[in-house]
Amino acid sequence: MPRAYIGLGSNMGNPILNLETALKRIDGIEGTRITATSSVYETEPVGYEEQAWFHNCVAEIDTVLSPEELLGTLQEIETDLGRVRKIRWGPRTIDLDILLYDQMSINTERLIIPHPRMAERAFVMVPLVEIAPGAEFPDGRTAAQVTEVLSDNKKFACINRKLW
Ligand code: A4P
Ligand code: MG
Repeated sequence: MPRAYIGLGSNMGNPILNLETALKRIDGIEGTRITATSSVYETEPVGYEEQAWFHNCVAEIDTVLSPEELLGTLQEIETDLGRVRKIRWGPRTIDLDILLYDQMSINTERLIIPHPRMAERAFVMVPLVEIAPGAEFPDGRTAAQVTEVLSDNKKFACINRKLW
């Protein structure tokens, strides 16, 4: 069964509860199971800085859904959790990004995998490496190798809390 990694982020409402609810919903997707989740990290906002710190985590899933089907389902979950798209990179109740899907490389108008910019972002790479240091990118590098060159210089803290 294909294996994928989902990046979760929230900085509105009750972020811990939003992450928890999203994880339950992801595990409830037909033909999809969560196989591991990272700790939750409190992270300084990247991109648009006039907003609250985020809570971020990463989930590993096995799924029978294609990447496009998975994207559609994750967007439904975002909408159900009250996500309203206003400012790019701005505040959100929940953001669900497909980081990796097997070792596929996809570049369409709707979907880019690996997720663009993930390699520079500590809030993605640190939780990913916590659960899957050996996860491979399309170019054959592992998550741990990619993380060695992390450069976003942002502050973050592991709050030592597992939601799953
Ligand atoms: N899209 C393309 N590829 C993908 C993919 N692999 N996974 C398209 C998910 N979506 C993908 O996303 C915009 C469009 O990206 C979607 O319609 C989909 O077709 P969006 O979720 O609507 O908008 P967004 O999240 O504001 O934009 P984007 O580009 O996904 O933003 P980022 O880069 O994800 O940044 N700082 C901290 N500390 N923690 C965060 O979680 N998140 C962001 C969002 C900024 N700063 C942050 C955090
Ligand atoms: Mg997004």
